[in-house]
Amino acid sequence: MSISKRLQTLMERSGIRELPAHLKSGVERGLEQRIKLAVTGLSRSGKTVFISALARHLLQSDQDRSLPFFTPVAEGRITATRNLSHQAPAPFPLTETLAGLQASPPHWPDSTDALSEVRLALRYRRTSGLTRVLGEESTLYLDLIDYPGEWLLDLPMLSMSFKQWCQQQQPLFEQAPRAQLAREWRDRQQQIDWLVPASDTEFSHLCAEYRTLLQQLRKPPYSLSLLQPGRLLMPGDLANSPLLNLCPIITALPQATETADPDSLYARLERAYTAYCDQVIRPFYQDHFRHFDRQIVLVDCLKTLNHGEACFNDMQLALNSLLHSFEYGRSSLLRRLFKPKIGKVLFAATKADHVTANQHHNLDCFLQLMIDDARREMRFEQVDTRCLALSSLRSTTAAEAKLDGQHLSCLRGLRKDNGEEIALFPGEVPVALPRPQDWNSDRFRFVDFAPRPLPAGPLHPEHHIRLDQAAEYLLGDLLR
Ligand SMILES: Nc1nc2c(ncn2[C@@H]2O[C@H](COP(=O)(O)OP(=O)(O)O)[C@@H](O)[C@H]2O)c(=O)[nH]1
Ligand SMILES: [Mg+2]
Repeated sequence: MSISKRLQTLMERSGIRELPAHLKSGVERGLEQRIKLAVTGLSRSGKTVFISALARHLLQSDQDRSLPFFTPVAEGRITATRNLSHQAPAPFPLTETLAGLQASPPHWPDSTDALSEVRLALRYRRTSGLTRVLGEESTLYLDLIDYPGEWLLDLPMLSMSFKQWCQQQQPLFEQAPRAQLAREWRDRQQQIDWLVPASDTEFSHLCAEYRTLLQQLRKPPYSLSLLQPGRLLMPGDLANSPLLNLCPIITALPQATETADPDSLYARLERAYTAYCDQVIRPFYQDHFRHFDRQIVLVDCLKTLNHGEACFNDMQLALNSLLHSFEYGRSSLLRRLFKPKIGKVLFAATKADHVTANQHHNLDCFLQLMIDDARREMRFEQVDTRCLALSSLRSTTAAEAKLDGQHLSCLRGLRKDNGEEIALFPGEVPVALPRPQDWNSDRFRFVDFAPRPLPAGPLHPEHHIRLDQAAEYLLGDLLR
């Protein structure tokens, strides 16, 4: 039960009908809520666009009804809004992103790799049951925090030694496509005597090569996701920091490591691993993650289907590994170390405007299938979860085509790669996870679209798909 509800019950039980004015304003200030809604997802999943669009809709929610399924907006109870992002320690580039989406022609935002936040104040009228006791209005201070999902992939490293981490990475590098791309690096590792003194240059060289390898594996045509350590790809404020000089040993581990010279590559790597855990992973959970109240995890299911079997399987593994950060039953590492408090997680399949409206339900279900195991764990640990397909900035319109006398639902929009207008039948979202025999080179060809210009004036429900349902799930109960 919320604090306000509890107070109401208490007063009713004590026969107090109304608080005196001076007490009322004090209580009201005490009951103002500050909520941190964290937004994550792997690179290019749509975090920047989601936060910009949601912030823009919320900021106009006292005047326009562009979020009809968001109850406080539908009931006209949001009375004023303010953008307080300048107060945030790491402000999100809201003005620049919106300017890009409003430009002519509009363009999608640049890629980002660090944590940043939008801070909003929403003044709202309470639902009638509470107004008598607590006063008409209250304010919700909302931080929307953008951080790379890649950082969550590092969590399991906290419970592993350097040796255990290497043993976990070895089998990954034996499978395609990692094995082919890492062949030279593995050959070089095979020549190394890990226990004898080595120079700083040798050490930096080995680590730099690993970083290049990770960068290649992340790019098309491989487009892999399960790449560790995550900060090597998404450094944030650690770009060029020596803390990112780190790599696993993917060949047989040396014996008698306790005899390793302190300047040996083995000893240096082991120290670098410990420093990374203590100075990079731990502070993120300690300083940020622990304070988040709610979480939305964005997933670009369609892109992974386009990229084929290896990419899809790897993304599914990465996603399930990342979701361990939201399982914190009594015995979990997270609970013991950081006591996180996230009680509600929404999983959103983004870019739902890449498929026709009759496929949105399939997209909900497909995402559910991808994360089924991890979600079951969360339910078990009493974290409330839901899956939803959405589009933060709808860039296509519905069209119809006739083929052999039949009506076909199509999409119309501008291609992202060349800006050309197209109308196409994007295909169906599968209702089951693809089996090995289901993959063939042209089964999935979901096309990327250029943004439609965002008006500088009022936004409408047509500018998004189900962004209001996401807001309702994540924030609706806080604005009662
Ligand atoms: N059609 C469409 N494309 C989107 C939408 N949101 C994101 N995108 C695409 O996804 C790309 C990455 O989005 P971005 O928000 O920068 O991802 P981030 O790396 O997670 O912050 C953009 O450049 C767009 O091409 C959307 O709602 N509709
Ligand atoms: Mg971004």
